[in-house]
Amino acid sequence: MEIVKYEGHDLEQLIHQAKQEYGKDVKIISYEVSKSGLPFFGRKKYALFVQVPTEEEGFMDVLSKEEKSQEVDKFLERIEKMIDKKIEPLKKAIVQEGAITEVPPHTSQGSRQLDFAEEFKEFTGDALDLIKLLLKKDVDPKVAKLLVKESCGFDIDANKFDLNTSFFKEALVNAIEKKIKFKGPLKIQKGAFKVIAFVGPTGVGKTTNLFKIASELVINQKLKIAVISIDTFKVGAIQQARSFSNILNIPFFAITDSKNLRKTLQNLSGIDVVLIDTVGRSHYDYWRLGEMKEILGSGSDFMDISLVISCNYKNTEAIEVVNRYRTFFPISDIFFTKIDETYKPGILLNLPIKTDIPVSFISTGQKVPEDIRVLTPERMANYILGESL
Ligand SMILES: Nc1nc2c(ncn2[C@@H]2O[C@H](COP(=O)(O)OP(=O)(O)OP(=O)(O)O)[C@@H](O)[C@H]2O)c(=O)[nH]1
Ligand SMILES: [Mg+2]
Repeated sequence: MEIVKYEGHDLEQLIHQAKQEYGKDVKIISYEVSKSGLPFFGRKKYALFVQVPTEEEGFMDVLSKEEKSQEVDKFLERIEKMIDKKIEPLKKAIVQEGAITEVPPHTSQGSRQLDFAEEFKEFTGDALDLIKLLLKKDVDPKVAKLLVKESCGFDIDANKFDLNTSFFKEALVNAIEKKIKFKGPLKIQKGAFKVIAFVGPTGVGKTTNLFKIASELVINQKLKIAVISIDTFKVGAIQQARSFSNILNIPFFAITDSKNLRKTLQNLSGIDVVLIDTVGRSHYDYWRLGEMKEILGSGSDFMDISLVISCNYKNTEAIEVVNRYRTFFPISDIFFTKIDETYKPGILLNLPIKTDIPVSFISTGQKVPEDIRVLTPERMANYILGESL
């Protein structure tokens, strides 16, 4: 930075001079005033200090405003070109993969296309299209591959696997039948004294769906049902369950400990099915899950324990829920809920395949008793393919 000093009696004139020499944007740092000649009659004298741009200040400092804006435009243009170049492979990947629009974290944009091509290189034709569709519905790539391969034959010309049917649904149903276990409809003999407990995270729909099942058993199968709630923690939970039980005209018990549960179960003579509603517990809350296991007590060995999971759960979280719950309870089936709240129900395939636990029901809305279906391979395929149910 260089400082130049102008001296004279007219400050305006000095500023004008500096601007003429160094441009109108010259930086005025300060000025000093002194007097020359006799006291009272002397004229004011000014010293004006201005900052003169030098080479070291960088190219932007020496440019005029107009030049600066041109330089900025050129600079931005260069940046835009660089960004375009970087995202070009990603754009191609999205177009080619069709289904894959999300770039997973920690995956570089350019390598996404390669991943897809590499991951599914053994497939061609319709098989590849079905895989794309499954991925779009959040089916795990490994699960998609496993299922599609089940319905493929080897295309000698292409030297790759292709579907052995031209119908996606047929291919998917065939694969699901082979890879996923279904509990099927609840068929309970009179006098069987079956006990089913519904467990799962908070708010997934345990209580609502327990009463949908109770309605089916009471109204359609004419069985004698009792409901026991061990959810004495949540405000209003007992009232909610009691009023449902009153509507169905079935006995209802609220229990807080394992001794009472055992006693109540022993005294329930003439009942065909006992449904147990439990308190929603976070799968991370080992302490509370242990507490619940203690209440269900040794009974959990002869009960069916249905793990209720919302289709809203992210796939990795759902696996975590199952794995943590199964360290406490022998889970007999997965009961899906809230299918009406998701467009990407890949969890329906991922969870049973990754955990090898049979699936039972699917809840399709809030209405009791009608919004529930028995899960079948065909229905599961329909939900995944987004067809009417
Ligand atoms: N959209 C939709 N809502 C549902 C479904 N199933 C249950 N619900 C709603 O989800 C909310 C919670 O349902 P609950 O049955 O109380 O859930 P819960 O698991 O017993 O909850 P906690 O006892 O608090 O753990 C209620 O508003 C239900 O109506 C479903 O399939 N779809
Ligand atoms: Mg509940």
